[in-house]
Amino acid sequence: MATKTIIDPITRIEGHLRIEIEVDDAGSVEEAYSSSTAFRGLETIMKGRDPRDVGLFVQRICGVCTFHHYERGVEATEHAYGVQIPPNARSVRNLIWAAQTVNDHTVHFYQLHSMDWWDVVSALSADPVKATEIAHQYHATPYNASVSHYQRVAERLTAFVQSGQLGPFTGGYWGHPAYKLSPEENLIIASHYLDCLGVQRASAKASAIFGGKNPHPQSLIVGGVTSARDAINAERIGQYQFLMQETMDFVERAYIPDLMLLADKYREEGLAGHGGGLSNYMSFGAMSLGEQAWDQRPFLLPSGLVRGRDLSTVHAVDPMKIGEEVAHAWYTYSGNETSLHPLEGQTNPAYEGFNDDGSLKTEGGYSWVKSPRYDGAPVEVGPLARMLVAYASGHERAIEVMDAFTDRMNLPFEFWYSTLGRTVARGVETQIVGGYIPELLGGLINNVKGGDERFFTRYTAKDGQGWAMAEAPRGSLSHWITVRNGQIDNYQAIVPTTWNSSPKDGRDQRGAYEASLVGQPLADPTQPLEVVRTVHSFDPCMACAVHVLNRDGEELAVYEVAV
Ligand code: NFE
Repeated sequence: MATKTIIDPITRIEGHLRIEIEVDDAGSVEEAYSSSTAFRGLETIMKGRDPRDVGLFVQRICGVCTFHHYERGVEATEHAYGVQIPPNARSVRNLIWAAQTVNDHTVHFYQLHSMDWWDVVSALSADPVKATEIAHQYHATPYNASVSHYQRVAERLTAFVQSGQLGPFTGGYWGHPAYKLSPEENLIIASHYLDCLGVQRASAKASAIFGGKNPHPQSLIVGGVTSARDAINAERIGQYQFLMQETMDFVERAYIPDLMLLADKYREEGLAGHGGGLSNYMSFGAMSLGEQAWDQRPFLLPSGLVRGRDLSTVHAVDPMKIGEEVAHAWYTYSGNETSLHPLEGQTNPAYEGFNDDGSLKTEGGYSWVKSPRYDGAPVEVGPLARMLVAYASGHERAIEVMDAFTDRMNLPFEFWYSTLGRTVARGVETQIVGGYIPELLGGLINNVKGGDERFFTRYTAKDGQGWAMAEAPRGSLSHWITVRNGQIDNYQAIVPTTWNSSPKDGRDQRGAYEASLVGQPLADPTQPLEVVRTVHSFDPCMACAVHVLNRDGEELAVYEVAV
């Protein structure tokens, strides 16, 4: 008989996520339920507001991918108004995009996810000399890889553990049999975990050079950007360049080698396809490189849909085929609708509570996250989806970095369809985004030098509908706006984590998290490390997927949850 295990809260994520799994007698996950336990109401907050204010409000959806909601909100209004921004404004937005994405990916890997792969307690017994030798197997000049540095890291970690205050390391499944690194290998990644706490400041500062501040930037306005003075200042451009070089040095000499180390040691898990999940992958296109209509717009990484892992065909994404279902979500739709397009979307909370034993009522609603579907099918979004769509589209740089990784590690292509593949995809995407920064800066400098100093396009506000679709670090993000009588009449955001963490739909099709967990063997079902590892590989942000204020800052409702 299946045994139920509840993991609530899942930590090292943004927001509130609960995972319930049913484990069969052989110790494998038989069924999985993903539930977000806090309500989202930001769409409701937007109603009646001036569309020109959207960006500043909607970036408060999140404390992580702030810029992406900001940009999508501004772009949705620009689309409704029919405004095209000048090339310089596009460059500035892209420079913030790139810094934010590189920051997000590096912080996710080290601070939120890496501890699913390395064991801090084991690192304490490492031999620093041996660790230095191992680090040199994965890079000719590995990051901070000296005997004295590793000794200092080991001493720091030991002091941490001896103080009895493990801080961020509290509550880990240390000593779990699914950890596979030697003490020295654990020490190498532990050392980069600590390094990243400092290095991530550089990319955060870089994003603030053109964004005004971080994490919530303030330089985007409908029609362009306000940070023109910084964008024509050689010193500010130089600062950005230097800070991002510093970050990319860490990516190349720490992040990528650490992923190689993981690919070496967790090879079996990758080859077994653990955590692979869904077989449909979607991208809306990452980093706009022009002002054309969305379906003709060039992107740094292309839009498209791969169905059933068939890379021979990349299908065009049709925005009108997106629908959100609520069969197993705590919402209702008026009328008999089962799925609504976001332009017609509704946010009507209908909480159903938990079972008396504290478990989810999986027959009915069990999450505050809706179930977005593309053409009725669940899809995975995020770095792996972007890389697969790019690879299948013949994107040269994507093919280069993906093949370089698998060739070096002697892995077949199928390895990408796994938790490990998803984690590595985020790293190789970071190489592409960071590697594009010189071109971005060159484009801005040449354009300004050529005499184009426009950073803003004048426009006339008007009624209508608009939308903006593009990629945020965790996947496909779309914002949809209806403007009537100069005010927002309807607003909907479909967020990457909503796609991935969605509960089952009306046809009981699982979302990406749920699908990736089913079939996962667990070494110790009482300590489901493998589940946490797979969920983290998506980089959940439930704060994006759900929210809890109304336009006057009051609670919309109070729900007592019996546990
Ligand atoms: Ni709150 Fe986000 C990203 C967006 S949510 S972090 O990336 O959009 O998935």
